[in-house]
Amino acid sequence: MKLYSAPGTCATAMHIVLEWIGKPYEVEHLDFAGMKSPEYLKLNPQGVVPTFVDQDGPLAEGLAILLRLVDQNPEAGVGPATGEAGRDEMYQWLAYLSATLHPFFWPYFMPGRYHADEAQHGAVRQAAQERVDVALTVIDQHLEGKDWMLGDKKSVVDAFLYPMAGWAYGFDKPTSAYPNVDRVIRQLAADPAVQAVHAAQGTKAKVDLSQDTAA
Ligand SMILES: N[C@@H](CCC(=O)N[C@@H](CS)C(=O)NCC(=O)O)C(=O)O
Repeated sequence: MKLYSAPGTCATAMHIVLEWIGKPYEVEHLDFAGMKSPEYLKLNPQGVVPTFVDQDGPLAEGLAILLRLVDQNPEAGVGPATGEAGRDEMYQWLAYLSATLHPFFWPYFMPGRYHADEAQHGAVRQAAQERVDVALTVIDQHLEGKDWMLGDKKSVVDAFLYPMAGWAYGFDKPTSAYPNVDRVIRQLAADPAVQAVHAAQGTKAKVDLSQDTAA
């Protein structure tokens, strides 16, 4: 199994899930130029990460990769199997993260793709923050009274939320203002698998866990 990733990106989620599964895998971290190289474009014509390659061939799109990882590794319990409780909810939230929350960040990170006039980029980024607020509010309300996105067991959905919620810690309304989302991100940041991914990436969690150890 091989994952093409880049530190801090959405591909962090697939890296976390590979750690949870615990089978041998390889990760190649690409920079922006690497994502647009002719070799990589053969695997992922969009020139983005993640791409996952295993015996079934290359697969793009984080949502699809996470579902392949759930289905090919039932013993790992990283998400409900077909017919199990929570399977439809897993589809729902993976789709929400992939198709709603994730794209809300793109104008924030790449305002030049949305407005040619650099003077307008501040406004574009502001609008992106407002859309992210809408989605994080929905997720925060969903998490009320739940340990994890699918209830009492962590899953690929939480892993997918981890990098995205992490991007908003520096926003005007930071992720820490959504108490349930913040709690889940802190739980994950304390997870040895997530810490191993940060070490492999050379990144740090966006939360300071030293505040959490007093209790
Ligand atoms: N729909 C794709 C989007 C992937 C995506 O946008 N990846 C970002 C990193 S989080 C990327 O590689 N961006 C590079 C670019 O847009 O050129 C997925 O969910 O896998």
